Amino acid sequence: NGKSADIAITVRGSDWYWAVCAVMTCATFVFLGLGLTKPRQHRIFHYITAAITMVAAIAYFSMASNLGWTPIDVEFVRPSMAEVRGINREIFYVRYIDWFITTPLLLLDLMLTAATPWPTLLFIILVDEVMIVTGLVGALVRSSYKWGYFVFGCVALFYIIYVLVWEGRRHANALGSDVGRCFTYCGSLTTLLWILYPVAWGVCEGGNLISPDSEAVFYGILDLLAKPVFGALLIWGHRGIDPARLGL
Ligand code: RET
Repeated sequence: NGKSADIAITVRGSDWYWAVCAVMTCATFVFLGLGLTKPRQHRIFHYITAAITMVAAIAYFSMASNLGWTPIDVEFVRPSMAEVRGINREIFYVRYIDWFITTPLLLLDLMLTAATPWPTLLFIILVDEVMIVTGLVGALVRSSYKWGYFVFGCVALFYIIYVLVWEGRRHANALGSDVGRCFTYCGSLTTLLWILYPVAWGVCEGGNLISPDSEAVFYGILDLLAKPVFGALLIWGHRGIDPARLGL
């Protein structure tokens, strides 16, 4: 459509979002393909990890197509900036649908590696879901109450990190140095990256300090590291580990 082209507005969504979508899609096929080279009993981490990138691929398909968002009024607009920055912001709620499905699966990957008891696994997943939902509600709220939801989410994240760093590491190390090493690498990457998500939220959905384009890059890089890179590291770490040793 020539008119849109004249004013340089894309007519097919975003190239960066499409690029991340492509990486997530390729990673899904690679993880599944690697799983097929193993007997069925050895595929559990391939299946979980492929499910994570598959969900992300669909979320990125949505965002690349300029779908899955809603305009939300921003809390403060400096009058001088109103014209440039607008009075509302593009909030991609589809991210939270992705995270609601994928972050429990990421924790499942880690906690199954460490073979933590089932009640611990169940509770960390429930707390994770609280964290994602508070982030979504906070993102959709205009008033400063949004920061209340943000604080609830951060408390949940602290609990998750505590369980990973203490309970998880202790159980993983007890299973042998190869399991301990795999958990330490993947758990450390997770801890580092997950702390950066609320930072991104604070400057995007929260404070509206950076533009939705910068948000795309910030969350996009985090998602690439937290899903395909994490997944590759996890599957590599499991190469010599028989799932039967983990009680799977
Ligand atoms: C929110 C806002 C509320 C406070 C906190 C958050 C943390 C989100 C995290 C998301 C992780 C996403 C991952 C996606 C996979 O690619 C919801 C942003 C603490 C930790 C790993």
